[in-house]
Amino acid sequence: MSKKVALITGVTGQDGAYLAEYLIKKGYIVHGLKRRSSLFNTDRIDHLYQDPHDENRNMILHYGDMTDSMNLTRIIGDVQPDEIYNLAAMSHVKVSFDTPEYTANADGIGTLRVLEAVRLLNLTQKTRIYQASTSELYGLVQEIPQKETTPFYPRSPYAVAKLYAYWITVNYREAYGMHASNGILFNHESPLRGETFVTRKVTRAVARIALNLQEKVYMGNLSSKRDWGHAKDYIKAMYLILQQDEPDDYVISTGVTTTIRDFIKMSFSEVGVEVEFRGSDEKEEGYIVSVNDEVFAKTVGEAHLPAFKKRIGNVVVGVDPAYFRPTEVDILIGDNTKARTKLGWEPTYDLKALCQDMVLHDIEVMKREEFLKNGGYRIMNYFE
Ligand code: NAP
Ligand code: F7E
Repeated sequence: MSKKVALITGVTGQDGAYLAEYLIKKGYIVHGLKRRSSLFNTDRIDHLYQDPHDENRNMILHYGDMTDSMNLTRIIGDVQPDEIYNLAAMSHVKVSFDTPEYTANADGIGTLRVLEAVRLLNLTQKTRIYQASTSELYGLVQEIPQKETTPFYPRSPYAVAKLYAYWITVNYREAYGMHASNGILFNHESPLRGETFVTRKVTRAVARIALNLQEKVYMGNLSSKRDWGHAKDYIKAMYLILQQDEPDDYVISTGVTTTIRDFIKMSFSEVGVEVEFRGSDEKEEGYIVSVNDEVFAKTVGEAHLPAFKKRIGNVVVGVDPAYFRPTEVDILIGDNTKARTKLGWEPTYDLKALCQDMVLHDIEVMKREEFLKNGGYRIMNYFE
């Protein structure tokens, strides 16, 4: 039997990397779309890379961009994929307020380009399409918890672009009988998460603060609530959605919601540090209450303990309104009943396991001698 062929747009991103590895393990030939960049942007998939001169490659990369119709059409025509996972997007909600037109082009019209390419190439009966839809569609939530039938109310240029992508996927399914489905994925994180999303920003900061490389981290809205799962679980749902006989739309979530504040406390507690918050709004701050010597020594290292203990009472979390969004999504919590019953999917990581995976990973990253030698920390864009 010939191997199944998948095309992943956004293969260099968090989900693209996990999905590519997962599909290769399942025996697929995976083609990935990557953007040209002045520096290497393939860190997350370097372990899957195969030299173009190798025969029988199962991982093949193509230069492309979601804003380039001709390029997308040519690649889809060349690859003749059985499955397309459309994951490429400008995915940062705060940044979408700064780049609204580009976000609409890449995230909204980009999805149309993929669907239309499949139609023009007469692949509608061969190629199944997964569209990376998002819980951001619920925005100003109309129902708690959110499910497939909950009305959408997007609250950012990102979410509005994804709303177009959601509906154009449904429309192509209905108009042309395409196997095109939306996964409405709630926030999912991992050690591969981009450094400016809130969980990764926190776990990196916890690692650096514990290693005495950083005094304090500045955050935005500490009170918003998110339903966080592990990306490793969520890419399995993408695969399952495309294996169904009929195309359909599914909420993928854990059903548990947590504030940013509590995620910060959880992350510090992974290294044995108790943090409490005092004050409110822009004046809110988190400070160190106590340290569990045993847990700290085990996770961070005994050598760092004496210096850290001198910091008990110090403020390690501040609020900077620069991180506030013009319109915020206050609470997200998903009802995953349909995915559980129809796909047989369920999350295997709870928030504690996810948090531990990320914090321990970031401690290792920050400890790497070379990383520190090179000046370490990449300065984040102040406004992200
Ligand atoms: P991510 O880490 O930000 O990855 C996005 C990918 O898209 C990267 O490979 C990026 O390339 C690529 N990309 C961006 N603009 C592009 C363009 N114009 N042309 C071609 N490629 C482009 O995002 P993720 O967390 O893996 O999420 C995957 C998808 O799911 C996205 O569509 C996101 O909006 C959606 N989603 C994510 C979540 C979540 O919680 N993670 C939840 C719901 C939906 P570079 O590597 O070159 O930047
Ligand atoms: O923010 C608050 C922020 O940027 C989560 C994307 O993958 O998930 C992601 O979108 C919350 C927001 O993710 C900071 O205001 C506080 O309320 O991690 P985030 P997001 O906006 O939920 C959805 C499902 C997607 O589809 C998107 O592609 O955390 N927050 N302080 C902060 N957020 C950030 N980034 N930085 C802070 O300092």
